[in-house]
Amino acid sequence: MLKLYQFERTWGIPNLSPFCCKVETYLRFAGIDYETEAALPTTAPKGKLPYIVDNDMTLADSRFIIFHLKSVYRDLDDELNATDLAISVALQRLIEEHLFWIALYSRWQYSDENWQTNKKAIFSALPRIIRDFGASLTRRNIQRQIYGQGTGRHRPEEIFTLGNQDIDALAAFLGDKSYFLGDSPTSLDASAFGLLINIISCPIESPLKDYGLTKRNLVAYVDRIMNEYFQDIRQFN
Ligand SMILES: N[C@@H](CCC(=O)N[C@@H](CS)C(=O)NCC(=O)O)C(=O)O
Repeated sequence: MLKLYQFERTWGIPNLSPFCCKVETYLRFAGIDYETEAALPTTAPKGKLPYIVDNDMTLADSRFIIFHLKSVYRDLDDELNATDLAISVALQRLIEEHLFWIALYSRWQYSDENWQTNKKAIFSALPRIIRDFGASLTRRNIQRQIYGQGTGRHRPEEIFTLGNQDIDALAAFLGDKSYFLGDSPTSLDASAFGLLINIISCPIESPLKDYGLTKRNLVAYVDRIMNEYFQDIRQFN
């Protein structure tokens, strides 16, 4: 059976990684059987989670994993027209290549409280002797990435202004639709849910979360997908 390697579940959400959550959401939307195994990025083929193993094939990166799921199992985008497919790609890039960095900044850099919460969730399974060292090293590495990507060069209020603009765009585009591109879920919803739940419904406090929580349609969207597709996770956390 297909196996999804991802961070251990925590915080009562499918995954603290938006990309792991995206893949698991796609699997559930598409009704594909799978099992999960807790992993850390250090053991992943590209040094990042998620990755999957399916019939002796190992695939890393949520985009390549979803290409595979579409071609071998079920393509949730197969009824979209060319314009909607273009919107899907563009919004996924907004979510994964822009808004993601602001969420990452909120967790790893914005406040010490958030860092402690994040550290406990990710590193508490490590042996005590390497926990603090491993956590500090990873934090330094991720802060370097945030600076390298560019987000880390701005002041906090500038970063959150950019993030709120993305939240506005997503809330306006979703409007009162059930899913971003209509009545049924597509790969765009897997991507959007993966990040939105990680902004709105996890214990990382920031102006980005506060702003996301003012968007009633985004909050209802996250709650609805959680209730329809992840009942089991709510029960056990
Ligand atoms: N483009 C990748 C991004 C995956 C990614 O950034 N994963 C993060 C967790 S959210 C990770 O494993 N980071 C570990 C690291 O950078 O050391 C995808 O779509 O899967």
